Amino acid sequence: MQKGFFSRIFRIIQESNLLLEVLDARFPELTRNRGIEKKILNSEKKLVLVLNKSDLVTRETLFREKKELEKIAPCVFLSTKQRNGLRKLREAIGKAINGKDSVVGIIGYPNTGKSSIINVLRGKSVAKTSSKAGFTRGEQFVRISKNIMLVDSPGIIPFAQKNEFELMLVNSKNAERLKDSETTALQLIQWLLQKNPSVLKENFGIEETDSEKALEQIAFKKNRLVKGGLPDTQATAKILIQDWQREKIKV
Ligand SMILES: Nc1nc2c(ncn2[C@@H]2O[C@H](COP(=O)(O)OP(=O)(O)OP(=O)(O)O)[C@@H](O)[C@H]2O)c(=O)[nH]1
Ligand SMILES: [Mg+2]
Repeated sequence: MQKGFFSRIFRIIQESNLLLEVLDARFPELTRNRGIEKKILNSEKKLVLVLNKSDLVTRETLFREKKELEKIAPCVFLSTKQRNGLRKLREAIGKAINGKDSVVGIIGYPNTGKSSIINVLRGKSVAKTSSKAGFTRGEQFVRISKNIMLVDSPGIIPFAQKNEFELMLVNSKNAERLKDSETTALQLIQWLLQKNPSVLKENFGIEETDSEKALEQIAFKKNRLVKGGLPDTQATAKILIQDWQREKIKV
């Protein structure tokens, strides 16, 4: 982690009247930073939760997540990709700042779409974005209206050590770097099924609840076979993880 990282994040929080905590709608629980939320809620500052990438989540999943998160702070669904939810986000910002000159800090886990949000709110690309987690390094100030200044920030990784599966899930470790991509892929299938029982049907046209059998079925669907026509589960595991990390699987 870069030196002075947390002091920079805390400075951004200090300078802002409103903080937008950007969460990945596919796994908000893994991208939340409860310590920072608490710090904000215990101060005079306002907090709005933004569930971004909502284009990758079914409505059912989205509403279930929202119900939980609304207990903490106002919560908005957004897809910067499809430009859905922008009006609601602007309304939530307007309500929170209530006409005051404001600095709005955009914080959150790496790769959740913080820089993309700056760009859609500004109406043009001013903050650089990337599918690589940890892309934004320094803070960047962008004025979006007479009284609102946005601050982009580098992604915050909580201190808690994550396991290989979670690192894969949040795009911090790709298939090539995993010790055992097949086990991780099986965990991914289980996790997806828990979130949305029809996820395999919707994404691959497969009806299967056993993760090992599902991986084999996916191998057949993707025509990844070894000699003798058996499913190549190792290659398929890598492809599945890539599909997930390239945002091709909707939960
Ligand atoms: N499907 C989908 N992808 C999105 C959405 N918003 C952003 N992305 C993609 O997610 C990736 C990360 O976006 P960024 O805006 O760079 O994310 P960030 O939070 O600024 O990332 P760091 O600077 O690394 O912390 C990019 O590949 C974006 O194209 C969205 O609403 N839907
Ligand atoms: Mg960024």
